[in-house]
Amino acid sequence: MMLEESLCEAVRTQQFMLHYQPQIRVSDGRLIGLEALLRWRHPSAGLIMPGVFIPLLEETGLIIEVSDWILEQACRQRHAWQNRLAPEVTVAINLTARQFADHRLVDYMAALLASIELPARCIELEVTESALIHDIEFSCQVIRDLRALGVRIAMDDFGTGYSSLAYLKQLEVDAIKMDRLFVANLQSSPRDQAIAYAIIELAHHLQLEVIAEGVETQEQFDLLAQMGCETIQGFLFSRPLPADELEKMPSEFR
Ligand code: G
Ligand code: G
Ligand code: MN
Ligand code: NA
Repeated sequence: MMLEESLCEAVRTQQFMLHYQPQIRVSDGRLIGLEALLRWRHPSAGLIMPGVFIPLLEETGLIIEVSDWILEQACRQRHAWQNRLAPEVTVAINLTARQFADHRLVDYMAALLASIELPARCIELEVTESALIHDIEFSCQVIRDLRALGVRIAMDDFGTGYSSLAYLKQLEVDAIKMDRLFVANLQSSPRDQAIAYAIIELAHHLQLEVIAEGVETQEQFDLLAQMGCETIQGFLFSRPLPADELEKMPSEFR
């Protein structure tokens, strides 16, 4: 109850903020994307992570308001960085299942991009498998409509859902994000190497880009690079950071 009340307060007084985690292109080490990750700056408890409060936002229905804010905030931030980032650098935004199922999403996205005059190619939307499979035909249509706007779509947490492969057959996404479950023990586990390699090969046969998540060591990076993975995200490069801290990074952020 306490947390729930302060959550209402947080929405009213805008205690949320976005951090951004760099995504690095393997071929040349350049910044290619920034994933927006929600944080709650609680006045007394400090920084609270989304695993704790997103379920509560969903239960209380506050998620709708906050989700709209996230989309708008991330798009505005990308626009503010327009002169500092190469044109192909995307800001990636996580969608909840509920947001994805909301019939307003495509129109909202189109209106938002138009109102801030942001090229759609600057935005990537991350959708989890579990959000997509709820109503597969509807999902296919929403993905088609979003891509028709020019927005990129990535399937998040790839490999952790069920029947991933059956759905890949139908869902026309641009990229998959290989879950960090498959990255964590890459150095020590030939089994995990085999799975990671199979995921990358599968994705490439479908002309999908692979973004590996949770890359923490150079050994993991090297293995993934050898396997042909094109994009890497993880603590090896940077943890998620506030926009102003990112801007201070001389080499990666330019
Ligand atoms: O950011 P980590 O730093 O703790 O995030 C944990 C999880 O919370 C992520 O895997 C993601 O699924 C979810 N998450 C983080 N930020 C957002 C957001 O802006 N929107 C949604 N829907 N989920 C988010
Ligand atoms: O949306 P998604 O489930 O992909 O969220 C990414 C999550 O992974 C966030 O909680 C983020 O803070 C976390 N993360 C990002 N890089 C690393 C990493 O290198 N190691 C670990 N353990 N977690 C990471
Ligand atoms: Mn994500
Ligand atoms: Na993920």
